[in-house]
Amino acid sequence: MGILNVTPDSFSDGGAHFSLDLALSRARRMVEEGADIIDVGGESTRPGSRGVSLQQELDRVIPVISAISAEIPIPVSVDTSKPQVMRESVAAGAGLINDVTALRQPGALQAVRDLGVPVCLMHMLGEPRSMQRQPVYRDVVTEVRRFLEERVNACKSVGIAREKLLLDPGFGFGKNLQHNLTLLKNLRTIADIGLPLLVGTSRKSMIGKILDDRPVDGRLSGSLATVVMALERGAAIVRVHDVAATTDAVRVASAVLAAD
Ligand code: YH5
Repeated sequence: MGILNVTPDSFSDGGAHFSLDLALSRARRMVEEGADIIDVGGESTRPGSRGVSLQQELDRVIPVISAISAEIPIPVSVDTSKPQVMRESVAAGAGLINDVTALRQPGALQAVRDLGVPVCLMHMLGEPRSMQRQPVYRDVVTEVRRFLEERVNACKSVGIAREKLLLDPGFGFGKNLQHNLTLLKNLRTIADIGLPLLVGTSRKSMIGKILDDRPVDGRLSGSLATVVMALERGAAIVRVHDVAATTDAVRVASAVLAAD
């Protein structure tokens, strides 16, 4: 899964506009480099960030989803927590919902049930604005697993088929470095829930911290190490910025995992 951020900071022309052409060419390139899904996100969910308004998020993502789903041959997912954005994105061609709040916003469960598309449920402790203020767990692996199982049950109770669900432990979302490392090492415990796992560690601060505060643009090799470890522990999808390098790593790791 290739990440396509459509926030003004990622597609800025200096002002508040971003270019549809630039988004389209990035999507095309990720497909050439081996992406199987393009994840379009218009709300910054980085630690400390505030949300964006409904209209602002729609204005950012809908034109991009329409353009790329009409032109490129792979599914488009939308990284959103807002039911109205989910509805309009699927109408514009999105085939998957990626919700970092695991359908906890009012109306989100019903929206996904009505739309009939697959959905990724991610664990987050707290909310983006406050989540990195000293997160505390007694047992991070057990607590993330229980949370995801509770959201699977919430989906079941509104009539979302189990076959539509993907799960994600939510690296960096209300977790410190030790929490993230423990979760990755014990990812099998989350995979054992029995649903496909999506993992997003690409360029995240856990990698920067391990590598002595390496800036974002020097985190590729570290990101690839986490991808390989996640695949070995049963991850089905990796959400990444660097598609070409990740495709090579996934192909090599998969060949080894498929050997006798
Ligand atoms: C995720 O893990 N993450 S948005 C901070 C960074 C780098 C990247 C430089 N959406 C996930 O990608 N959806 C995001 O430091 C996600 N899983 C799923 N399913 C945050 C992000 C990032 C944040």
